[in-house]
Order: sequence, then C-alpha cells, then structure tokens
Amino acid sequence: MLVKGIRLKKPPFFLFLLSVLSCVIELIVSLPYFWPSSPRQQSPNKTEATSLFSVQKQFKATQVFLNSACQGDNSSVVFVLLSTFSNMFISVCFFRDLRGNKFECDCKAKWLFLWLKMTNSTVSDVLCIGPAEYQDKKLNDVTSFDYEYFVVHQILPYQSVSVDTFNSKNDVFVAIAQPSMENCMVLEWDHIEMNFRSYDNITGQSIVGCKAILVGDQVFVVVAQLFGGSHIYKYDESWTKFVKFQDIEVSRISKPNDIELFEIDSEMFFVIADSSKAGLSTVYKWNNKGFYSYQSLHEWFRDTDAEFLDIDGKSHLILSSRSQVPIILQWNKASKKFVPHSEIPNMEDVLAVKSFRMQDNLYITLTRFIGDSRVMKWNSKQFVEIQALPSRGAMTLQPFSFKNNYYLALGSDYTFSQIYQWDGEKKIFRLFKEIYVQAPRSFTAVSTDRRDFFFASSFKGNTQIFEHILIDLSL
Ligand SMILES: [Ca+2]
Repeated sequence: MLVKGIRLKKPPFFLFLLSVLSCVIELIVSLPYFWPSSPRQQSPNKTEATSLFSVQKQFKATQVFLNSACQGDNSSVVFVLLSTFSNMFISVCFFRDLRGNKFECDCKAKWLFLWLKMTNSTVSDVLCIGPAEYQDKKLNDVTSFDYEYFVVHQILPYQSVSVDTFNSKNDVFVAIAQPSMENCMVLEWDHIEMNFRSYDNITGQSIVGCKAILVGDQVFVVVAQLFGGSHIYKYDESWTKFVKFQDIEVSRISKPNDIELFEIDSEMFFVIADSSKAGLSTVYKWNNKGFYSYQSLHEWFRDTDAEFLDIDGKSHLILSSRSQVPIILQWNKASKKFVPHSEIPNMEDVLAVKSFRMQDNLYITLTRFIGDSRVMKWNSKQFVEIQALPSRGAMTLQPFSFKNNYYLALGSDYTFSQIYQWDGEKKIFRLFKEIYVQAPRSFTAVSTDRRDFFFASSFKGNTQIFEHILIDLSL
C-alpha cells in the first residue's frame, strides 16, 4: 500500500501533494452522486442506505489508511488527517443524514468522531454497533479509542525451547536455547534498526536452557545441557564474547529441565530442576568466585520445573514433578536450607508453576498438558483456584504484564495458542487473542525503548517475536 512507504521524515510537501491528489480522486468518485438524476437519489426509501454507501465509498481510501494506523503504522496518521478533513468537506455538503447507520466505534471510527465534534452542520446521532462497551451508545459519547493487538515483529529462523531476557548497561538482551542448532544464541536490541540482532553465540550440546545471571556488573549465562554436563559462561569485555567460566558440578544432575534464579538475603542462588528418575534437583549458590552446589532437594520425583516465590515475606520454592502433585518448600532462616512445607493438593500432572503479583495479590499458574490448566490465588493460608483454562497440549502457561495490563499465554501443541487478558471487573482472565506457534515451549515478555515484545519459542518451527501494540487514542 502506498501509505506503507510514507514516513514522517518525508517532506511535508509530498504529503500535501498526495492529499490533494486523493481529494481530486475522491471528487471524481463523488460526481455521480452530485447529479440530481442519479438513480440512487431518486428513491426516498434508499436515501439513508445511499448516504452510507456514498460516505463509505468516499472514505474508503481514508479507512484503508486508518486501518493501517490502527495496525500500528502511526506515520500514516498525519496523511490520514490531511486527507480525512478534505474528504469530509466534500462529503458533508451532500450527505448529512447518517440516521440509522451504526458504526464500529473502535479507532477506525475516530475520523467520524473528530468530524462530528468539529462540524457546524446538523448531523443526526451516529450510533455504535460495537465494541460491547459502546453498543447502542452514541459515537459522540465514546471516551477513548484504545486498540490493542499482537503483531509479528520479527521471525528468527530457528527452533528454540527457552528464552531468557536480561538488562546490562542500559541494553536489553535475550538468551535463546536452541537444541537442534546446539547453540545458546544471545541477541541484543538494536536501538537504530529497531530489531533484535545477534550479539554472541555460545555453542554447546543438546542445550535445554540458557539462563542469564547478573552479579554486580558481571554477566553470566548458565548453559544447561542434556549431554556433556552443564556450564557457566561469563561475558569477557576484552574478548567481547562469552567465554567458559566454570563447569557445574553435575554428579546429581542428569536431565536438567528448568533453571530458576533467585536471591535470599542478598545472596545469589539458582536451582536446576532435574527430570530424570535418578537425578536430584539441586540449588547452587554464588560464593564470590563461582557457583557451587548448595543443597539437593528431593529424590526420585522427576521434577519438571522449579519456581521461586515470596509468600508473606518468606522465601519458597515450588517444584512440579511428573510423579506427584506440586510441592512447596520453605526457606528455613536458621538452617539456611529449604525444608518441605506443604503441597498443592489434587493437582496431578502439573508441568510447571509460575507466580505473579497483581494488585498486591499473589497468584500462581499451573500448566497441564491435557485437561485444565489453573490459576490460583494465595488467600493468606493456601492457594485456592480462581479459574480453570481448558488446555490442549499445553507445555507452557506464562503470566506477563505490559503497561499495567495482565495477560496469560497458554501454549498448545495441537491448535492456536491463546492469550488471556485480566478483566478487572469480572476478576477473571478472558480470552483475548489467539496466535499460532508450532509446538510452543516458552513465552517471554521483553520490553525495550517503550516497546513491548513477546518471544514465542517453538520446538518445531521458527521462533517468533510478537509486538504488543496498544494505541491509546484517548480524547
Ligand atoms: Ca520455572
């Protein structure tokens, strides 16, 4: 589309010319309607339909532009406004009667809203057919034209199983685990090109997780592998790349499935959840020289995931396992070790637990492959279910938040993945969007330069980066 190529950097004169050209075309298109003998004008019964038809026809080009504006191409807005108001002038002279016509009062109707506010003409009320909150209300009464969606921003031509993000020296990075390419790919946000570009590449063997750890101004990446042990790499300023820093003592780790990083009393730890029968999920601690194994958790349970969370000021770990319901361990301040605390009853087959806070309340999500995944809330004594989300082949259920809105991304190996949005009035997550990702394994929210992105790792296809667009056209 022509508009796609227009940027604000282009000379205003160019925009002006286009605007004039657009008006001329619109005028020519409108000519049949100016003619008194036009058959469309002869039947009084058709007046309203004709009005709408012709108004719509006249504004078709404008609406195309508005649509592109709605889809995030803000640069076209200036052009849209220029051409809109000139078009309005032509239309208004001949088609004042909008009675009976209902409009979708989203951001695409903003032009009409603005014109209604500005015009001196007598125009009957324009009613909204949607969205739901404005149904059967007047367009004049709309208070804002928020518009929100996820669009593909960038496609990374490789599979991945996990994506971790970290900030270092005011830059935003991601570390992507690629098992098939035997890589831990580190990408950096390019502030000029406005995309994620390759920064470094840590090679390995059957990599299942890359987890960044920041200690002071040092950047480490834990590379968890199925074969050849797991290692920690450190960013070396002089080599301008990641170099191997240490091996992780893995006598107890045989099938790492998840890495979580946490801090207790200003001390740095990470835990590796081990999913093999003989493996032991193990906590590692930073001792100012490196990370060393600190505590082995429970045996024989084939843990799939670990989650660190603060419950009422106390540190806890929740371990999800193939063989039992999720268990909760609590940090004992005296022994400085995790001790068994409780479990989440009646929740078999939970693959992962993730926690998030929303309006000072603590929630967890429980991912289940088949059946219902769950959202639970801490009620000061225990976690209670607040919502069940039907799952079809879900390997991940990820809470995230952009611009004070809360979302859940529920993956599916068989169909579309679903994004739910928190409905503050109904106090539930309602289905908001669907995105297609082949065999999704993780969803990761990354914000930079006031833009919000959402990495969808795929075990079978390309890794996709979606951008969350929220056009606030508040008035
Ligand atoms: Ca985890």
